[in-house]
Parts: sequence; structure tokens; C-alpha cells
Amino acid sequence: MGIKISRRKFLQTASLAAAALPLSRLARAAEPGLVKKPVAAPGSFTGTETRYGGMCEMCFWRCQLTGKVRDGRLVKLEGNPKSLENGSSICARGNAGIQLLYDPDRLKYPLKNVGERGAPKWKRISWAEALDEAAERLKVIQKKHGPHSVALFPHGASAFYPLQYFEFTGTPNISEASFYQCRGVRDMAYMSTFGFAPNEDVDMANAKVIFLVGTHLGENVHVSHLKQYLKGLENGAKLVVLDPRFSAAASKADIWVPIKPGTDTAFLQAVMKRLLDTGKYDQEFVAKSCTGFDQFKEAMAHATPEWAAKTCDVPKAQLLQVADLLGANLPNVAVHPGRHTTWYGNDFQRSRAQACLTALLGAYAVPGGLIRPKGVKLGAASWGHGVFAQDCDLSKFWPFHPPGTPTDAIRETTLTAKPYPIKAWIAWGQNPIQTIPDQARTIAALKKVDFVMVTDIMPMDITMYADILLPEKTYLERYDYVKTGMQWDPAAKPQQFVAARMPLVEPLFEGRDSVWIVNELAKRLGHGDKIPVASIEEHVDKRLAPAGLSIAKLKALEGIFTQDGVSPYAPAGKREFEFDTESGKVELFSEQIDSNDFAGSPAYVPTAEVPAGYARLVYGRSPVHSFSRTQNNIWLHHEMPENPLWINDRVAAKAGLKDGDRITMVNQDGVKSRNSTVLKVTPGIRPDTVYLAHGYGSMNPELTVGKDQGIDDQSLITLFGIDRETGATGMRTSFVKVVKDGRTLEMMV
Ligand SMILES: Nc1nc2c(c(=O)[nH]1)N[C@H]1C(S)=C(S)[C@@H](COP(=O)(O)OP(=O)(O)OC[C@H]3O[C@@H](n4cnc5c(=O)[nH]c(N)nc54)[C@H](O)[C@@H]3O)O[C@H]1N2
Ligand SMILES: Nc1nc2c(c(=O)[nH]1)N[C@H]1C(S)=C(S)[C@@H](COP(=O)(O)OP(=O)(O)OC[C@H]3O[C@@H](n4cnc5c(=O)[nH]c(N)nc54)[C@H](O)[C@@H]3O)O[C@H]1N2
Ligand code: SF4
Ligand SMILES: [Mo]
Repeated sequence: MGIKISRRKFLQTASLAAAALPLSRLARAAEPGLVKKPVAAPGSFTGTETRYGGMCEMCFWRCQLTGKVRDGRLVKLEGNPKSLENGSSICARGNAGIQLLYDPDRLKYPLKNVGERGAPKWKRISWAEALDEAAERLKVIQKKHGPHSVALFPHGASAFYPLQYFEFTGTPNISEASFYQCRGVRDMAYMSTFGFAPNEDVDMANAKVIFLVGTHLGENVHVSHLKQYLKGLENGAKLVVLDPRFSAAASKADIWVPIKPGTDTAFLQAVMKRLLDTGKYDQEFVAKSCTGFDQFKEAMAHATPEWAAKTCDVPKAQLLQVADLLGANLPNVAVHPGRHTTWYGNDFQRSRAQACLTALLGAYAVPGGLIRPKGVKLGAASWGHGVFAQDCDLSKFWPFHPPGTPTDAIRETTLTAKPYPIKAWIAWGQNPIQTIPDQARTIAALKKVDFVMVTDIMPMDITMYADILLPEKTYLERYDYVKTGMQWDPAAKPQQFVAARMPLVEPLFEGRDSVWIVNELAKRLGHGDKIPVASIEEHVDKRLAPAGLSIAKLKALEGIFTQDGVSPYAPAGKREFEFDTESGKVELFSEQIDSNDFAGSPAYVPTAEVPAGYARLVYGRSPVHSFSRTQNNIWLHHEMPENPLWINDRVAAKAGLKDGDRITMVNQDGVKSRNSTVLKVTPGIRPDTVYLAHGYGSMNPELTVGKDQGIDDQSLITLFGIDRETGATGMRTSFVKVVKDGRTLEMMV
């Protein structure tokens, strides 16, 4: 057996889910509603009214917003000054949300594809026609092939309700990008070790050392998280960064380790062995709160600094320097758990190593350590638990898989019809063509199924394959997400908050919200009597109810409720904790993992070496874009219109390449990039590695700004890893050469 958890149980373990305090008091008494009287704003915003209750969805961090509105038109987005997270700050993408709202290319009404998938011809239809047809086609498929023949690819706040609905209909074939291409590996590894999914709750603001494994903060932009990181650095925290590239974080680091890609687990093992050998670990925490120490110690015994230095291609002295710095500052060390962790298909073990290192340092519930901030308890309004036949469960081969089914299992089953047919694909807030590796197989699956339905807000790669395309309201026009959390500062009282997304403007077109769309579909599929909420407003109110809140009350509070919270730090001297693991302890060695034929203590599993003449393609974030979703945003496009390919200066010199050259790429399977980009020639990347920001090169001709701008990294990732424990897709496993003026160049020093 592995960890078998429902999505609900999983979410409950997430650290913000638990209530800390009963809600005893509501903050200020009622004030004027959501729409405030015009206020004098500086400069060109004079005469605008400020509206509260906005919540950003340009990425998934969900900063709280206010909007300045004139004559019904949104003219400026800002952070809600009352926010405990982002305050009045938002990032470039948050600011540019206005350009999404008013993007002329937006999806405006329901569409039916009367052409081909991939080369659509759109016919405008009514909502009733769209829903009738979608329901009819789904009904036929479900009746003939069973509920599991429908696959769902959801992502984002608006996809939660549809996800619950399709789970309720009995399909296990749901693959969230946030799990299977993002943080699922990390969450399962920390659950196996500490018994909870860590989010990114590591107390960087109060750390003596911040340790980033990959995590490229500064390019990875989540406003409140960056604020904590920068506060930590201002307070004098030392920064250690493992990254094959001189990332934004590496540029601030005290120690930058340009590690060989894919070898981080070996590095972490050697660091842990050094801590054990020198006795520089938190012996009290380990004795009182951890289990499996002896097996763990044995499993680290091989990891000499010499071995790791060779394996990771880093100086031995640097490795020892890192270990000694961590050991000297325990327990106030922020070992960042990372977020995008699906790298090589050996990733569960690396995340386990990060969790075990955290435990060895005793860096739990102390300033600078891994913490569990407590938000306010919220309610639920759900379709209830999904019940599906066990023999339909494609995920059973991955005992530590996050909720849902590994993406590749769904895609292969779709293509082979083994062990059963999958006949409908539904995408809701996900762009699987750019999100999942091996684009050609994704497109083949999309062409093979009997029915494709997509709900989106923009024309994207995925919408080109829809039979029925449904427009959703954007996040600035709708209610949906309810967020809770807290802020803590050793110098002040901890504070909790609750915020709900509320519309800042009236909807512009025919877009609807997810509750309306799903309910209308559910009625047509015979589930009208099971509908849990009649409207999105009712959904939000049910979420808010246990906190004594409602939309009306939150409106009166400028969109955010706050109250005193409890410190995320344990009382001084407390070293004994009970965790929600099998043993009740932090599992340095896990019987459960071991009994599933995996390594019970973190093991290094090598990834394939780079073939001669190639470089490994790795990727990360553009600081001003979110994946593919922002490529058509004119402000963000202006900031970074394409994604330069980072290449090592010595490799470039040998190949006769210069900074600024226009190039294309080809991978190990002969797949060529569709577009070109410019070269960034730099000593700041290893010779065996090249780097692209992800999300560029959208294919949809309906995107007047974003189409064909830069190179789509996903199109080149035809070789990918599948994490053995979780089933998540590792995507840094493809190799490329640069092509210039028709010549394919060798990547060597
Ligand atoms: N090669 C490669 N692959 C990756 C990554 C990478 O770095 N490189 N990153 C991985 C990570 S960490 C993640 S989290 C995933 C992200 O995966 P996705 O979430 O699939 O990323 P996007 O490309 O932004 O696609 C989101 C889709 O949702 C649509 N959308 C945006 N807002 C809304 C809305 O309000 N409602 C609806 N219905 N649709 C909306 C967008 O228009 C777009 O079509 O990708 C993963 N895949
Ligand atoms: N601006 C912006 N910010 C975002 C997002 C966005 O789309 N735009 N998306 C958000 C989301 S959903 C996520 S999941 C996060 C993702 O952001 P992170 O979680 O920070 O992603 P990582 O993959 O850890 O980091 C990418 C870095 O890893 C390095 N790297 C590549 N291979 C290796 C390796 O083998 N070892 C090591 N040590 N490093 C390696 C790359 O050079 C790059 O600098 O960003 C979030 N923040
Ligand atoms: S970090 Fe930026 S894009 Fe993400 S929610 Fe906050 S303002 Fe929006
Ligand atoms: Mo992600």
C-alpha cells in the first residue's frame, strides 16, 4: 500500500487548512459596500473610484487587489493595502491583468468547431446550444464506455468546482497540472516525511541561512513570498543556491553551486552525511521527533564528499562549505521545499532528501524553519466524494501519487485504449499542449477522442482542438476563490486573514462562471437533484460561513477580514512533536516507502547523461510571464517578447555563435523548434546545459500578439521521465543542439 488519500484529505493536510482560533469578533462594523465613493487619486487616476475585493489570478499566488474604475472601466490594479500578504504591492503580471480583461482576442461567446481539430472553424452558438451538445456527447460516451472514459485536465481557481463534479460522476482520470507537472512530487515527499504538504511555508524572513535547490526566486515571482525572502536577506541571512545557471537567486547568493543537472540528491546526501559525521545536526529533535535514524545513517554512509563532488561536478570544498554553514546555523535554516519539482523522474527522492535535511537541522516550527502557518477554518460546498470502480484506477502503479491520475497514464490509455477506452477530454484552465511533455502524443490523443470540450478565457493552443469551446468570465469579472492565511513577525502579533475573490467590473461578454456552467451541464446529464449550490455567490458564502463571514460582510471590510492568530513557532525548548505520519514521527527512514520497493531513505537515482554534441534543455520562469497564459498580454509581451536561449560562452565560441544570434533548435529525436529566438551567450550557465524561459511560442493564429513569439520548450521535450513513486512527469530530460543558418552545431567545449 502507498499513501491513499482523497483530494479532500490531501487538502486538509495542507498547512493553511486548520483553524487556529475561533472567530470571536468581526472587525469593523459595516462600511459602505464594495463600490467606494470616488476618491482623489494622484495623477491620471483622479476621479476614479476604488473597488475592493479583487484577487489576482495572473498566477496562482492570488494576491489581493483593489481596482481603480472610471465610467465602469478598470484603469488600474493595485494591491489591497489591507492585505497581510502582498499589501499594496503586485508584480508586473498582476498589473497587466487589465490588458487581459480588455484583450480584443478574448473568447467572447460559446463556439462550436465546424472545421477540424487543430485547424478550427468557429461558429458562434448560444449557451443552450453549447451545453446541449456537450451534454449529449458526454452522455453517449459515458453510457457506452463508463464514466471513466471522460478525462479532465483542470487547473486554477475556477477548475475546482468542475473537478469535484467530474470526480462525482465517477472518473478517476483527472490530472491537475499543479500536481503532475508541478508540486505533487514535493507534496507527497513531505507528506511521507513530515505528514503534511508544505506549500512554500518556510520562514525565510527569520532565517540565518536560506538554501534554495533550483527554486529561482526573483524569476519565480510570488509577491509575499519574495517579500519574505528579501526581508531574510536584508536581515543578513546567508543564501546558498544550487542551480546550473546563474539565476536571479544565484546572483544574490553567498554560495552559488553550479551543480550538474539531475544530481541534487547526491549533493544533499553528502551534505547530510557531513552533518552526521561532524555531529552538527539537531540531536535532540532527531531523538525526540524522528524515526529511522539508524537506517537513514546507513543509507547516507556511501555519500562521501569525494563521491558527491565528482557526481555533481562541483568542488568538494564548496560542498563542505555548504554543509558546515547549514550545520553552524541550525535550527534557523530555511531549506526551501521548492515548488516546481517534476524535473527528472527521480524527484520524489530529491524532495525526500530536502525534507530529511530539514529534520536533521531541526528546522521545524522555529524561526527560519519549515512552519505551518494557520489560517481560518473555511467551509465546503462540494459534489461529494467521487466513487469510481477500482479496476478503472490507472494510478495504482504509483503508490505515492498525488490525488488524481498521472497525466501520462491518461494519455497512453487514450491512445491505446488499454485497459479501457478514454473517449472525451475536457480542459478547464489548463493548456496541456504546452504543459505536458511530448506534444505530438498530446495532440494525437486530442485528435483521437470522440469529444473535446475546453473552457478558457483566451484562444490558446488547447482551444484549437476543442469541439465545443466555452468562455469563462475572467478573474476580474467573477466571484470564486476564498483564501485564508496568516502573517507572522516575531516583533508583532500574528494575524490571520480571509479574503474572497469578488468582481471588480461587470462582465464584458458572454462568459459565465464555473458554478453556472457546471450546474447547467449537470442538469442536462441527469444530476440536477445533486447540485450542491445554485450559484457561485452561494458557493463563496458557504466557504465563508464557518468564519462567521459572507460576501456582504467581506464587502464591508474592504474585501479582507483579519484577526489575531497564533505564532507558527513552537514554544522555546519544545523539541518533541507528533506528526501525521504512520509512525507519528518524522520518517528519516520510511517503512511504507521501503515496503513498496523504493528506497526508504532518500536515494540518488542518476538521470541519463547528456549525449556527446548535445546540451541538456532546462527551463524556468520568465519574471514577467505566467507560462503560456500571458503570452498575448501586450504589456508583458513588451517587457519580454521572446525567451533568449542561454548558452555557455565557451560552447558558443567553439560553435562560432555570438550573443544576439538568431537561432533555432533541434532535439535528440530530430524534432525542430517551430520558431527562432536570440542567443544569450554567458559564462553564467554550465557548458552541458542550455536554458529557456517556459511558455513561449504559442501556436494559435487567433493570438495577434503572442503567436509564434519565442521558442516553445515543451515542443522539444519528447524524452521525459516518470517519477516512479508519484507518476509525475520529469521534463529536464531532453537534449538539444543549436541550429544557425541551416547548420546544426555541436554543443561542446
Ligand atoms: N516544459 C515545461 N512544462 C511545464 C512547466 C515548465 O516550466 N516547462 N511548468 C509546469 C508548471 S510548474 C505548471 S504549474 C504548469 C502550468 O500549466 P497550465 O496551467 O496549463 O499553464 P498555462 O500555459 O498558463 O495554461 C493555462 C490555461 O488556462 C487558461 N486560463 C487562464 N485563466 C483562466 C480562467 O480564469 N478560466 C479558464 N477556464 N481558463 C483560464 C489559459 O488561457 C491557458 O489556456 O505547467 C507545467 N508544465
Ligand atoms: N514570474 C513567474 N513566477 C512564477 C510562475 C510563473 O509562471 N511566472 N509560476 C509559479 C509556479 S506555478 C511555479 S511551480 C514556480 C516555479 O518556480 P521554481 O519552483 O523556482 O522552479 P524550479 O524548477 O525550482 O527552478 C527553475 C530553476 O531551476 C534550475 N535548474 C534546472 N535544472 C536544475 C537541476 O537539475 N538542479 C538545480 N538545482 N536547478 C536546476 C533552472 O536553471 C532555473 O533557474 O514559479 C511560480 N512563480
Ligand atoms: S504574484 Fe503577481 S501574478 Fe501572482 S497573484 Fe500576485 S500579483 Fe498576481
Ligand atoms: Mo507550478
